[in-house]
Amino acid sequence: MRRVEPRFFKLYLVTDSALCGDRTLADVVRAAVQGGVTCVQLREKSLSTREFLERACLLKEVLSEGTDPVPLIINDRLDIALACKADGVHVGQSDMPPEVIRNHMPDALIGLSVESVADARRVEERAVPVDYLGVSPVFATQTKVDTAAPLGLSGLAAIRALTTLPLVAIGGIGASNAAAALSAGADGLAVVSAILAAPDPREASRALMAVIEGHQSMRQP
Ligand code: TZP
Ligand code: MG
Repeated sequence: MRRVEPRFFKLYLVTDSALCGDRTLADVVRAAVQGGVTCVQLREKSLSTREFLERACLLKEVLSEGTDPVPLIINDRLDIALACKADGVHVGQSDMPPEVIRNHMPDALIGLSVESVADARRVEERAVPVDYLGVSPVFATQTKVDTAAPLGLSGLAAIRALTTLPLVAIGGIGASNAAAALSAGADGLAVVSAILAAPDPREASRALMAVIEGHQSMRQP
């Protein structure tokens, strides 16, 4: 079975341009990466295909600026991911099936959102070819309106018990509950507003990374 290093998923930024205020998405993402973000998912729900592609190519450049490039994952759109040579695609339960994405992008990082224990069990039973699961949402969020009911820490732990795939917790995650999500079994934390809407996205990322690293050092003294 393919195994992608879990370090890529540690602090996973999902974009929402509406939360950037008068700052550009590129600038906010750059600051977040300086603060320690390890992976970025470009999620756009209202752009034309042409605008989405332009933004994806721009972010690909921004994420390649450092000595250690940060993976770019495209939400939903296999065509955009192929066109901008992204590192991966993230899909939900009703989107393009992971098998189809894997056929077109054999080396891509493929993520799938699971919204219930049953969703996660199906991934295991059918050996769906994904590299990680987005556990969604763990806590209540105001950033996405069409989410399922929050799984809570118990739902996250139940999913942890049935898969060895890396789990990325999403939904309502911030510095105050990050450690709890990690203790319940998340390998990484996906964050939207706690970074993008922060007055200082670099500091917000640093604070989250400090929690993640503190948690890791407690587990591996
Ligand atoms: N998918 C599930 S919850 C969510 C997405 C994109 C939004 C999470 O946003 P926030 O601001 O980190 O709660
Ligand atoms: Mg989707």
